[in-house]
Amino acid sequence: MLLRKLVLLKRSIFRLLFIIIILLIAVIISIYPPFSVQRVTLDYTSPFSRRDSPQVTSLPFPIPKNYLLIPYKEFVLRTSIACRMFKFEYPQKNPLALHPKYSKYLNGTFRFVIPSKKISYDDIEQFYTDLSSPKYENQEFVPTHTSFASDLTFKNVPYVYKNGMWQPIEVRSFQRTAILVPLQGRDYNAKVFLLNLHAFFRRQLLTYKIFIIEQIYPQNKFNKGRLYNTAFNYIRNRSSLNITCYVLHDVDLIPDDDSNYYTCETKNPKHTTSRIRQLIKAQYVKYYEFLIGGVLILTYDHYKALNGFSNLYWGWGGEDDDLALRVVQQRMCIIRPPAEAAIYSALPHQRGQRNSQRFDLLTWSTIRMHTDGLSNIENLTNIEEIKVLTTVTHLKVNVDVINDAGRSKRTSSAPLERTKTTTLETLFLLKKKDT
Ligand code: BGN
Repeated sequence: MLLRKLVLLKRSIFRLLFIIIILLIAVIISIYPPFSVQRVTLDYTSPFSRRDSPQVTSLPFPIPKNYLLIPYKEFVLRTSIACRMFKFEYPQKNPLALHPKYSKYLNGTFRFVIPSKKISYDDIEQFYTDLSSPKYENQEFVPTHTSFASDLTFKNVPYVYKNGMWQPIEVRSFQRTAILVPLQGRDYNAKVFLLNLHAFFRRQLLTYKIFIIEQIYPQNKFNKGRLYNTAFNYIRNRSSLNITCYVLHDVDLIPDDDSNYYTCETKNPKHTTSRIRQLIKAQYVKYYEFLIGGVLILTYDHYKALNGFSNLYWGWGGEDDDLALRVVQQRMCIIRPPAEAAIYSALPHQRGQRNSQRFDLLTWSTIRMHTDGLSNIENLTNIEEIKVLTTVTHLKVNVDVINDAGRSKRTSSAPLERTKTTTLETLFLLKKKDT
């Protein structure tokens, strides 16, 4: 009897202790919540400053209760954004919709051309108009010289410019591709890009259109995210183009290998910039696994699901990592082509001004993703001029209409260069070492 009472007493003591411990934990959690709720700046009107820490106002939306604060630096250093298991959609050899893999014009690792500094947009236009002339349909077109280069070795792939797109004559392409290239102050890079990339896209038999999205206002603080969102919006509203694949491309990167196919995979965005070499150095450098900057190839649905880029990054750095965090938040992952194909050469240019706020912005990246991006771009930017050549559609964009409201008359930057060069300039063909 006594023994039974003792056992019961012991049980109730344990129960009491258990309840006390639970109560204690509840009290501790209410005093020190596991997810700190901080207030951070979301300053849409004066976005760029050299302040070290952002001016604290408040978020225009509530922070979700159990928002996971990602320690950005540790996270990216330790994490790969690559899909663990994936299969490229195996391209069928379909003559009605040709995948670049089956192009007969592929050339392996390709030596690209560095033209004279005097090359103009018109030169490039003229060059590709000549190259596409029916006159050369059945023969090699290798001009002995042009005003900007000699010894050009681009193959004549039969192409026609039709309904706003460049398309191969011999086959129908697998996808219809828009190439989006943000720009500010790297005009020569843009021309080298155009001269070489047209030839690259043609060797892959793509149906394509290149958009240079140039920021003309403000002059000093680059906002790549806004440029991409603006161009994406512009293109999706032009349904007659029927674009099925978007290539987001840095202007200073030239793909080195023809088997880096510029195709969208329907399931996952594709990051094709695994290794880069600077022109002055021969060695390719591998960047961190979390990087999705450089060249990213995705569908309308992918871009939409991510709500595009954040509009808040002014200056160099971070906007691509922000997009990568959006990818993680959406439980998406990135695929990459084989390492030997995903290689690029980087053209030299001046270093962009670093964005000192990028770390703060990255801290709160994912809670903003549905309110900051493609969804609100229309209130922030304005396309002030559209210049259409066949080799490029040049959009000139004011990316900060809010701060620019006071300007009575819009002063756009200099129009596309129209100067024809007459001097025969030397062409440099880079002797690439195999790495
Ligand atoms: C990273 C930049 C990227 C850039 C790559 C490659 C940041 C965020 C803070 C760590 N990220 O360091 O934007 O594309 O380098 O140059 O600066």
